[in-house]
Amino acid sequence: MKLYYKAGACSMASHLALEESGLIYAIEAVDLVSKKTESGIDFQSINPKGYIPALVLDDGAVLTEGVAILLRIAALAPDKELAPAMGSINYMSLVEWLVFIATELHKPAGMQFNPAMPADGKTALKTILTRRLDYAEKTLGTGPFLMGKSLSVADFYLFTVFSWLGRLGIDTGAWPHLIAHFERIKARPATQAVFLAEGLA
Ligand SMILES: N[C@@H](CCC(=O)N[C@@H](CS)C(=O)NCC(=O)O)C(=O)O
Repeated sequence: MKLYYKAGACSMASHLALEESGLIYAIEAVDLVSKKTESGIDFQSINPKGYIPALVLDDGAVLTEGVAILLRIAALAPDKELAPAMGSINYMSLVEWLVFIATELHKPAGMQFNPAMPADGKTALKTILTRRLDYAEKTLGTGPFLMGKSLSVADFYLFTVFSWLGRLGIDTGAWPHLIAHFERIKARPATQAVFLAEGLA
């Protein structure tokens, strides 16, 4: 398997899942401006949508969209229990978190990095994001993980989006449970390995 990624971007959630899964994988960085990969390939020939993450599976099939990639990685490493049994109510709760993070956290956060986004737009997105993070703070509680006692792929996704807040000038002080969750995931050896591999350590 090969993950196409950009250091510290949303693809880091997939990278964390791969590292935690114990599966064999490679990574290749993508320049999202030129759409060239590290080895000089036109990234749009791999993912015509032009964005990361993209995961090339061992049979050559290409999977895109972070949520799909995370669930696939969890399914490929059942012994690691990074997702509950498919179809169970707990599995649906995991999907609920993943969709919430993708649409209610990732997008309003990620769009603020767009240099074309006007100041008013950024302020409106910050208001939405703050409200959603208030919800996540209350629902996570002392967790320790989004799914309660079990670590899941949703934790890697929340960790990744939360890591952007400082760069967006968002004060995280109102969310002590989210901070504790962030520190918990950051302390994991797999996270440290991913930071090193992405040049973030
Ligand atoms: N719907 C996609 C969105 C992924 C996404 O927003 N990727 C960003 C980086 S975090 C990207 O590659 N942006 C460059 C672009 O859209 O050209 C997913 O959930 O995986």
